[in-house]
Amino acid sequence: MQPLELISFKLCPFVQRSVITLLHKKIPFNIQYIELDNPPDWFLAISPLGKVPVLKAEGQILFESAVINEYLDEITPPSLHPATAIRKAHNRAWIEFGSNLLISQYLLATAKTPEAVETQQNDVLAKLTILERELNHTPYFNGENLSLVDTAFAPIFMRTALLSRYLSIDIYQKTPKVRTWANALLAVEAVQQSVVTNFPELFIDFLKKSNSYLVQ
Ligand SMILES: N[C@@H](CCC(=O)N[C@@H](CS)C(=O)NCC(=O)O)C(=O)O
Repeated sequence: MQPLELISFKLCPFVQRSVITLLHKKIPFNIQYIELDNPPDWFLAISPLGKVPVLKAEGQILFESAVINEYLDEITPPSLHPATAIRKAHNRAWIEFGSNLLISQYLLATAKTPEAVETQQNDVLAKLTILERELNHTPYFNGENLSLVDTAFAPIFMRTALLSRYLSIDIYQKTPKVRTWANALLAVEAVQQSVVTNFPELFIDFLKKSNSYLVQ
């Protein structure tokens, strides 16, 4: 089989989900970075929505991080998903919830006025409260074993850790179970290795260039 090729943008949390899965399952892969504000023609030609991640595998082009992760998981047993259909479906629903939370977090990080920060922060807090009610296991979402839900949420928690010093509140104050889960995921080697070494600087620089009110 040809090595897997992942097309990435260094700051993209959706790509990071796939990188965590690849690293955790020790799947060999090559990674190629592009700039999303100046995407190369070859990328636009293969990416149906012009978005990363894109995975080149077995002569095919895959897109959508959740789908890429399912593929990576299926080709490398044992699965990171729970065993039963009902628990798998439940986990997939929470992965989708994680995508929504990522977008809320992005809107908070790039909000341009104090009013917008307040609105977006309330949205993030509301979603964390919903998540808190769902958390019943430790250290990971389903208990002892890291799963695809964990790989989907870890990028959110990494960005929250960087944003926390700019927020006027402790974002996890009312969601202690989310805080414990976040800390467990940030200690996982595959999570720590899933971004470029200067990720914190790149992330903050990107927000400054986006005229973020929080990070000015
Ligand atoms: N639902 C997609 C979202 C991917 C996504 O939004 N990627 C962003 C970067 S983090 C992107 O490529 N944006 C470029 C654009 O929208 O033109 C997934 O889960 O893979």
